[in-house]
Amino acid sequence: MIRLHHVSASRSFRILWLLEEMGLSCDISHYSITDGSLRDPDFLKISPAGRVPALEVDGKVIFESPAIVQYLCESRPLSGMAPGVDHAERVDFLQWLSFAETQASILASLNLQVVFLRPPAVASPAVVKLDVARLRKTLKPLEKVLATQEWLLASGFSAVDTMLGYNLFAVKYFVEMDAFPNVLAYIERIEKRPAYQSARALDGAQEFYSKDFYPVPEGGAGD
Ligand SMILES: N[C@@H](CCC(=O)N[C@@H](CS)C(=O)NCC(=O)O)C(=O)O
Repeated sequence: MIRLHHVSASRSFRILWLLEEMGLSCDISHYSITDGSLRDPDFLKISPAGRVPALEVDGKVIFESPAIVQYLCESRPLSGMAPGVDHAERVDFLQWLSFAETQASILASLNLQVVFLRPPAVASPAVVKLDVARLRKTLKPLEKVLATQEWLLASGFSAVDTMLGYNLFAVKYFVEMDAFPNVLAYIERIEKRPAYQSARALDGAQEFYSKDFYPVPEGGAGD
């Protein structure tokens, strides 16, 4: 039995999607960012910082999505979701695995400021502007690599596409994507994958975004 501790549309979606790609079913425990369920003492025994994803698998409990992805790929090499240790693409795989969290940390900062802060707290326009610029910069290496290949590894779809691909559905709330046609085409390819579609069907409704786009607030847009 595999159990995924999950918040809809959060980073735990990466694992839900990867499990679908691997043909593995799981039981899902659902939580919410806003209702205090991530601070429940029973959940904190599983994920000490109160974060998702956490995965119960093979008698182990693992938190941190890159660690979960790496564990699933290494324990199930026949899934073909990651190059082996000696493979020529291994370095690319590890690099994108970590880069996904570089990008996601900027998204987390933007989410906190723009989506989750409640009055009287207000977002800093200067910090939001800086974060959006930093986020845009993280799209440039993706745009470049996706100019010549369909997936992040030249050999084809792999687990790092679930790590980084997930992020892109949040990036579009903050960055005008017209300048990144290769990334847009990549998102379209992702949306056509049956495993992505079945994971979305299991995911549940996202509770983060109430608008299609969040522009830099007044005071941060000028130079
Ligand atoms: N590096 C961790 C980050 C996990 C993380 O921060 N998840 C967010 C959801 S995307 C969370 O659980 N936030 C809850 C909170 O901040 O209270 C991972 O990739 O698993």
